[in-house]
Amino acid sequence: MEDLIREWKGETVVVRYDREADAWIFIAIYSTRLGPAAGGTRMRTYPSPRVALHDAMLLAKGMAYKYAVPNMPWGGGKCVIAVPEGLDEKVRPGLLRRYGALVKQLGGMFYTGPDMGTCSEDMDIIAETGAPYIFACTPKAGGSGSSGPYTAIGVLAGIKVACRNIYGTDDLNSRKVLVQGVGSVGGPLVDHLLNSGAHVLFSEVDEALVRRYRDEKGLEYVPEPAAYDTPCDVFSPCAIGGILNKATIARLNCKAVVGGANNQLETQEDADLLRTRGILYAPDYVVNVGGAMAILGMETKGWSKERAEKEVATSVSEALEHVFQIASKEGISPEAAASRIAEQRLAQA
Ligand code: PPY
Repeated sequence: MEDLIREWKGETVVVRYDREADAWIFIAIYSTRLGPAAGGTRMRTYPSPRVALHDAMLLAKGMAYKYAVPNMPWGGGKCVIAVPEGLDEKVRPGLLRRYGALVKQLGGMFYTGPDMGTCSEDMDIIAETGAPYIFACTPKAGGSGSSGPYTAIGVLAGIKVACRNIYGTDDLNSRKVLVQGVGSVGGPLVDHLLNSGAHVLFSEVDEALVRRYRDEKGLEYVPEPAAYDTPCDVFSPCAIGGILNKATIARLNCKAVVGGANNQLETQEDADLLRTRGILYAPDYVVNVGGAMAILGMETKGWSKERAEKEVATSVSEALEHVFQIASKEGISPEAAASRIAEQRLAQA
């Protein structure tokens, strides 16, 4: 792991091995130039601690860019808790409480909330020892609950901007949108798209979610291997990262990629591959800021739910429009345009 840390451009890595749960806790803080670091806590099984640390580092950088683009006074950080396969449910609450104590010890260097593999109920447990640095606890515990629905509002706004750029109208009526992953972001996104009259298709690996969306809601289901080939107007990745690579980009049969997943591009060069194929790519951190923006706005600035929804939709629309304009004017990928904006903001701070 030494080489990973040496080569990383971020500020700090906090490492804790939790013996009781045989879990690794990595808190990666990419930058605190714009404010204290804040980012979700991801919990899952990784092939090795090294892969988990690498994930934390990439995600922390994504958070820094995410806040920099809309000028939010927060720094980029993320926590990854790498747990053994089939973690005993009985040791989980203890692990969360020990993690909370660690966050508290950091004394405001890192604020956190839910991410893949954790939920608001987990934040309630982490906050028992980690308050006041824990966001998005359940409403019952005085928090604002899941951030997924707010992220979905931003992704919807991004899909509209992309469609306006491609088709000259942001009317989603009959537009074919393929949502990859109908979890906490993809699920609410599907509802918004249906309300906008879009033709929604979905892919999903969780059997229970497949049943809910295919059998109960009657949506068109695309088995995961076909997700990349299926013709659609917009492909919306809302599950795992790294899904846009040389192999999948060659197969894509869409006009735009706009989704909520973090770190969708496997490498920076993949942004150019998408551009060469004539596919409009909305940089993930530009369109998936909604969850963080809403939670931080409601819990640190007293925004109402309605205010948060408005701020997310307006902010994502304006930022993405700006990114697309720069990209088209300069003949560069939207990813290159967005990362330049973020890097300039970080350098000027
Ligand atoms: C993300 O946008 O990926 C997050 O981690 C969101 C977030 C940030 C800060 C608190 C809660 C959730």
